[in-house]
Amino acid sequence: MTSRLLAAAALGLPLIAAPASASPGARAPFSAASFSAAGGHAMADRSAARSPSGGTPALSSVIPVPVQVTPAAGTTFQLGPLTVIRTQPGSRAARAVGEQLARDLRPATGYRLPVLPVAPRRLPVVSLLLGADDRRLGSEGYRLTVDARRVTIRANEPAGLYAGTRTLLQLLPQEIDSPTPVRRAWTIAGGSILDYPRFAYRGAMLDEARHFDTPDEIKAYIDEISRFKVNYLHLHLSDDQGWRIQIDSWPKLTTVSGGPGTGVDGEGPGFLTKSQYREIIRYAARRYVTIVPEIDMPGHVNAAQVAYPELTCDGVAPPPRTDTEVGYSSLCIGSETTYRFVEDVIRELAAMTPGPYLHVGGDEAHATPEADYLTFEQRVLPLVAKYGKVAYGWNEIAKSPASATAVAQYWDTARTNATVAAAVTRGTKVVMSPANKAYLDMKYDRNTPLGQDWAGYIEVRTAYEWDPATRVTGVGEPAILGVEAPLWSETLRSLDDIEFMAFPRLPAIAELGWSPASNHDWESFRTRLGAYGPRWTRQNVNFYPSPQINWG
Ligand code: TNX
Repeated sequence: MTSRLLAAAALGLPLIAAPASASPGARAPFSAASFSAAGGHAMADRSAARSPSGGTPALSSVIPVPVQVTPAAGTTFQLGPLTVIRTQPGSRAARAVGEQLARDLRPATGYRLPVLPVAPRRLPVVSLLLGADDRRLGSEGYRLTVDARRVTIRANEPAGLYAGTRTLLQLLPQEIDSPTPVRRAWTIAGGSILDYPRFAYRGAMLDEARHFDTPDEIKAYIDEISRFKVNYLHLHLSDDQGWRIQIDSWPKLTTVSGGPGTGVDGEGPGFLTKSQYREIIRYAARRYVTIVPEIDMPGHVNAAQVAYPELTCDGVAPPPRTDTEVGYSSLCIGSETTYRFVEDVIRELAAMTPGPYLHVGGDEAHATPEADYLTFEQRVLPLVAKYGKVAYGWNEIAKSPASATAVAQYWDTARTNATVAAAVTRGTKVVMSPANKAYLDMKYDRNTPLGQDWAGYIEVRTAYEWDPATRVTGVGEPAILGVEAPLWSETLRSLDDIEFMAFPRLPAIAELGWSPASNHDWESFRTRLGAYGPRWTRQNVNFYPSPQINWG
């Protein structure tokens, strides 16, 4: 059975909505009473999970779980054919969020949902308003209220309005994710939600080097991750096998190493032209996702050296590689050609990237002597700053004193790492991606047809049950910029494969990044996730029907 059929087969059951929730810390509704037969395939007590009316999700069913949910029993809002979306007058960004919401709601409802700066009196209205005047909300938080006549999302910034609309989509019945009209009542449970992120950085990563994804596939993934309030997409654009981004000053990087046969097992060709890359950035920005480009160095550079032999110390081109070995290639640290190359690449990449971060890899440089590695990073990390970006690299860069103003991405599986802890005392910020928790390319269990297992099997519960701020000794909450779920592509060949590995673990990592630690609760999460499954099916998004979850 294909992974997509597996997912569909798990969905024979009617939707059970998540139980009603309370404010943060008060998690009683999720406790023993509702889940007396906890574990295995036990079903939740349906009376406790009953929603306001058939198929209407409870306010508390949202992923990631909001900061505070206050249901108003007996109150509902009906989205109907006359509903209007009203957006903050004078704000183009708020209007764009309203237009996006309308595009999300029109296919399934078939309603017109005009987007207007003022709503005609007496019509049901969904309002997206700025000026929340609540510092707790920061730039991405929102307050959502639902009463019989209107839904109102208020935020300080458009990013918060967008986050609120992602919540609103989950508050509508699952049929809202159907690509074609469905006749049913579009009822939303009454009450209010106060919500804002725990961490500023909630990321996902695609590995374009081992298997290239088309711009349309990357855009599809952006849509899928942004539903869970993931706000960064890291693109791993170069590695030993291939080079996937156009660089004008070194054109053979893509004409040679983006050519046919440059992926794992000879998959390929593929690379992003500058205009495709910019289009992806624009597409992502409309969904409040920022692209983080990565060029991996000084290791993982075989593809660059195939195209430009002068990047090796002996000037001899290595053979192209399509296997999955790591740690064998290195730039020539003593050569000025290396730094001319690196600076050209960083300059061009920075110029086409509006986001704040530029990732320069730095992992598994086993073919670079330690002293050379330090020499290299001491020169290269400041070069990123020279072109106006914050340097970002895998946790090995913490060895370099120049990482004090950089971000280190923690992929180590250990719970202590003296080098990273020391860097944190110098100011290095950390994005948590421990490979044994957050790597979406690890198999779920021994039977998973895709993925690797070097960091262990990662079932949904394993992906969910850890705290980014207590994972590594000496790397506490203030040092943590956020979390990221990387997806390496050695074994992946399609968007279907990406989705099968990402879902349902990506929402687990997204919840760790967005929701306050006090709201993290496995029983709550698995119930909400089970109810979410049919949405992926309607969206035609593949997922792994984990046996840990009762799929709604
Ligand atoms: C390690 S994690 C790598 C990648 C591989 C991945 C496979 C890291 C920074 N480097 O080169 O693709 O394992 O899981």
